[in-house]
Amino acid sequence: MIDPKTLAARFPGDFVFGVATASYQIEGAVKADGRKPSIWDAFSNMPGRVHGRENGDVACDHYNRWEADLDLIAELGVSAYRFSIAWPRIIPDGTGRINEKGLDFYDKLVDGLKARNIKAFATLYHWDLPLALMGEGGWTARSTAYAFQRYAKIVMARLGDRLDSVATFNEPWCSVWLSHLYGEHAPGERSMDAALHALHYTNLAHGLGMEAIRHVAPNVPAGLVLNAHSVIAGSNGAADIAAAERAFQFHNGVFFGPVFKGEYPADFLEALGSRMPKIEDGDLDVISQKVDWWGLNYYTPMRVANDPSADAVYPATIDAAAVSDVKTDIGWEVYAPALKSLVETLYHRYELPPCYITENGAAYNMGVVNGVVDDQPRLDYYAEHIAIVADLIKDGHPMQGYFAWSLMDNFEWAKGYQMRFGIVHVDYGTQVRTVKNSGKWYSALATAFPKDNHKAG
Ligand code: IFM
Repeated sequence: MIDPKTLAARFPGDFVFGVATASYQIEGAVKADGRKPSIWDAFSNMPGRVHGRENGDVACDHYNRWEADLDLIAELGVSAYRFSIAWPRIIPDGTGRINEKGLDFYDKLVDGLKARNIKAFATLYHWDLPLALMGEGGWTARSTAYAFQRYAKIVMARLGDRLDSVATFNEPWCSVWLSHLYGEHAPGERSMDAALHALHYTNLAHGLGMEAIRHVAPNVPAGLVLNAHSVIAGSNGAADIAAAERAFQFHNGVFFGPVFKGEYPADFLEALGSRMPKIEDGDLDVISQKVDWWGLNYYTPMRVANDPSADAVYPATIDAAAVSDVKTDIGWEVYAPALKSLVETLYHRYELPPCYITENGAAYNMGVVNGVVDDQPRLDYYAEHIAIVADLIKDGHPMQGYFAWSLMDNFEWAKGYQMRFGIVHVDYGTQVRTVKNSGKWYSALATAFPKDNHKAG
């Protein structure tokens, strides 16, 4: 086992180790204090969408147990907590009336973090769009981007004096492609046209959100969290290498390009541009304004091969075989070198600001036996990936922090509660939390920080 203190000694003193969650996955209390439904409340209650038709009605009951959960984070000894804010608590219909009680909850949460000397990293959008906005078309409507801007302004006016960091969006890849093209996440669309509209309006919403943050809370470091894909060609053949480049542009370039270069990738535009909504004058300037940092969520590589079928639609790829035999319980290949090559590729292709690993972790579903959760494979996963982050720092990449996904087991979207990503086990019947062995190891790593070591070098 990698000794956590030895690993910690490879990081500079100001490096941030934290834990992450998201509102719909942990809060529960979906009808409390004026919250109205999000698209995930609707989607999870439809037959056949979520494993076991489970939903976020109770989840980890964090809305009622937030103080004990903050104590738990403090006991783990990490220095930061990444959480998301539920738009349907703040503006229950997406537009119109502001719900002060919703703001009060996050106000208390942020004060609770400050009282425990834990940095507050907030995300404005982690997929719980107010359901009422679907009446306008949800993310396929330009008006949703402006509704998001207003929501961002309202949140930042209330919390901006105490946040250590804010992200506009978490993983737009998921709320665009997975939700509107592949149909696996809410609202469950399977349409390229819908997805292309969601793409541009989500990018626009990011830019408009940045404007709002700069206007209302200019001192809060602001950024965007992307689950960039580490795309690897299935073979050295020219067709597969070209397929990997198309996949890179489709899965990464359509977000990194507009935000960091002010343009959509040329070959993507050539293939699908005619099906995109109108890109208004000035949109790309709004989208590409400077961010202070960016977040990378990494779990597994994406291996692709060319799709030779005549009717294949851009990016015209199929899955290629995994290289590593090691898989997590959700079926994702464990392959840490892809994290290194991904960061290197992205810094090579784009001019990027400093980076936080805003999510990394593994689904393993072992339970509590005699008060202990022996989740050695998760511990190994963390050790291996955190060592890669140390290597990246050694090579000169501006890595500033790392957040374990997740603080605790929670509602894993379409997989429901069967997939457990937590470093803390949750018994959903009793809501008892048990720190897993991986959590104890991560805690030993985090508590080596910043007190004992950390002269870089
Ligand atoms: O649980 C999710 C999280 O909400 C976003 N990133 C990936 C995690 C694991 O699937």
